[in-house]
Amino acid sequence: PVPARRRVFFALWPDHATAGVLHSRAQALWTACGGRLMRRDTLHLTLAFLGEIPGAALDRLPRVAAQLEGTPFTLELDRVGSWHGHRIVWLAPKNIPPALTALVGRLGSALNAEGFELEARPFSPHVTLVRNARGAPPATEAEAVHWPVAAFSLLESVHRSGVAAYRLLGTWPLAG
Ligand code: 2AM
Repeated sequence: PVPARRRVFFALWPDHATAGVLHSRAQALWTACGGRLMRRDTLHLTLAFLGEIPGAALDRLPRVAAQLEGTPFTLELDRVGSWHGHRIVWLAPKNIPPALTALVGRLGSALNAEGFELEARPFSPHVTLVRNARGAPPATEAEAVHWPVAAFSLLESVHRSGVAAYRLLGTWPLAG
């Protein structure tokens, strides 16, 4: 039988308070741009998108994650933008913390060393807030959302009765 393929990615998952702030920003943008508001419990920032991998390969990912070194940092999400004719409206940091760049670099190298191929898209950290928006966001600047980051997670994209959802497979602290 063909082994089941699983769609997985590493991401920063906001704490409850940060998710709440992100969600209220998302609601305001959605009011202005229309489209589909991302659910509060799905908001995240992707670090590395692995795409569809064989189920058996999944077992190797926790070991890769556990060996990574990282340091905690604060993300200041203060830039609003859109891609694909406004279909994706997002919040991003104007300044990318060096600790985030370092984390993504180490994660990519560790995954490549384990034989995983990553999407060639250059890393462009963002939190998608609205999909299929009908118009451009009203402003390109936002009062910063302060997001304290002290861990990173592995997620699986699943579809339950046609609704996309994410399943948390693991979380690892950013520590020495
Ligand atoms: P998006 O929000 O910009 O669509 C789960 O699908 C996560 O992986 C989302 O954060 C999504 O980003 C991201 N993602 C999907 N396809 C991707 C790709 N080809 N390269 C990088 N990230 C991708």
